[in-house]
Amino acid sequence: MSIQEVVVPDIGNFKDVEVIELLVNVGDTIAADDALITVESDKAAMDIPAPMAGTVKELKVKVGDKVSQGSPILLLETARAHTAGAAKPAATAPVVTAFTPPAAETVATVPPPSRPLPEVPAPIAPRERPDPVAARPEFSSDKPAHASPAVRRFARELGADLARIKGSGPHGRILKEDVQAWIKAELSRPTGASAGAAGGGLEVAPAPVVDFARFGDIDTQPLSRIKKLSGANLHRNWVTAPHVTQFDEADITDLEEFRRSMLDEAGKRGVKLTLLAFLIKAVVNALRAYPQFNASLAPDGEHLILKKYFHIGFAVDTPDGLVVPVIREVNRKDVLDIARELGELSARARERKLKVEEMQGGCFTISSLGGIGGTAFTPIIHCPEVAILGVSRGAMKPVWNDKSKTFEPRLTLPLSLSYDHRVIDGADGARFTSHLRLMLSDVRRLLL
Ligand code: CAO
Repeated sequence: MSIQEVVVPDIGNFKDVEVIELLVNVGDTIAADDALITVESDKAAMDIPAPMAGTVKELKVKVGDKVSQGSPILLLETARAHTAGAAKPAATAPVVTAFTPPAAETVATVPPPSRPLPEVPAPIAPRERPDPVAARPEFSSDKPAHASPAVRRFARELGADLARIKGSGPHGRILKEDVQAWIKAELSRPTGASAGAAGGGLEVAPAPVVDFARFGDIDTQPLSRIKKLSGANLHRNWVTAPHVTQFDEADITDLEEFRRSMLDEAGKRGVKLTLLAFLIKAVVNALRAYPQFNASLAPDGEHLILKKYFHIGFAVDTPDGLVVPVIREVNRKDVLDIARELGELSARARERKLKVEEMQGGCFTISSLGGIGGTAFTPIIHCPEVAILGVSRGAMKPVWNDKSKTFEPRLTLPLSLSYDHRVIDGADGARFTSHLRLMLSDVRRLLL
C-alpha cells in the first residue's frame, strides 16, 4: 500500500480555475480514469480523471476553491507504489506526485505548493481562437475579483473575465452594470485578430429585457454548464468569422449499399459502421485536395497556418449540450478504425468522460444531424478552424439520367458547408463540396 497525492495536471492555458463539483468522497474506491472533480474557467469546463485506481483517503479541495496545474486534489491509497517518474506522462492526465510515507500506512504531510512539479509535455494548443481580449493585460488577473456570486454567475454566462473589469461599486466591487458596460465596450472595440484586417467594432444594441410573465405563465430553467460555455464560444465565432454556407447534394446510393453489405462483418468486429465514418474519410480526401480548408488564420490576421495533420472533430449531442471530440490522424486510419473511434468517443462524450485533449487540436468539424432529420442548416464554424460540414438526412429523390433520359430513384445526402470567407473564396467552397460529392458517389475512390 502507498499513499499518492493526485494533483491537477497540465490543463493548457487555464489557471486559477474554479472547482465546481466534487465527484468522489473520502472512502470511495475508484478506477483509473474515473472523474475526480470538475473545474470550470470562463472558457471551458473539464473533468479531471484519476490517473490510477485506489481508495480516496483525503480530499484536498472543496467546491469554490481555485486550482491550477500542480494544486493537490486528493490523497489516494493505491495497491502499489508509484514514483513521479512512473506517473502517466500524458499531457492532461493528472500528475501524480508520490511521496514515500515513513510507514506503509502513514499519510505524509502535504508538500508545500512551491514543490517542483514533474515535467510534463507541452499542452496541445486549445482549439479556441486565442482570445484577443484576454491578451490585453489592462487589469491584473492575479488579483481576485471583488464581486458577488450573482455577478460572477452573470459574468460567466456572458464569457466576461472579471479579472479585467474595473468595479465601480464600494471598494472597487464589480457590479452587474460594470460587466454589461465591459461587454459592450469589448464588442465595439476593433480587434486585429478577431475582427480581421477590416477592423471596425460591432455596435450591438442591448437585448430588450421583457417581463414575459405579463403575457402568460412561464417557467424559468437554468442553462446547462456546457450550453453556457459553448454559447459564448458560438456567439464569438458567429460574429467574428464571416460565414458563407455552400449547399450541395451527394448521391450516396452505392455507398449506402456498400455500407449495408459491410454491416455484419463490422458488427462481428464490434463496430457500428455508420455513414459518418465514410464522411470523415471523404472530408480528409477533400482537405488534401484543398489545403486552405485545413488551416487557421494566425492571430495577427495576416498569415494562414496550414496544417499537415488531419484531426477531424465531430459534434455529439449529449444530454448536457454539444461537445466536439476529435479523431486524430484520420488519414492513417481505415473506415472501420474511424467507425470504432466514433462509437467510443461519442459514448464517452455522453457519459461526460472525455478528456480535455480529446477535444483539442481539431482541423475541421463535421456536424451530422442525419440521424434526426432536416434538409439543410447553417453550422457555425468551430474557430479557429475555417470550415465545418453540416450533414442532413439522406432521402430518395428522382435524379435525371441524361443517358437513359429517365428519372432514377437515388439516395441523396444534403451537405451544408460553412466556411470563413476571409480565408476561403466562394469558388473554392463550391469546389470543396463538388469534390466531396465525387468521393461520396464513388465508394472505390473513397476507399483508395
Ligand atoms: N441520413 C439518413 N440516415 C442517417 C444519416 C443520414 N445522413 N446519418 C445517420 N443516419 C441513421 C443511421 O444510419 C442510424 O440508423 P440505424 O439506427 O438504422 O443504423 C441512425 O440514423 C442514427 O445514427 P447515429 O446518429 O446514432 O449515428 P451517426 O454515426 O450518424 O452519428 C453522432 C453519431 C455522434 C454524430 C450523432 O449521434 C449525434 O450526436 N448527432 C448530433 C450532432 C449535433 O447535434 N449537431 C448539431 C451541432 S450544431 O452545428
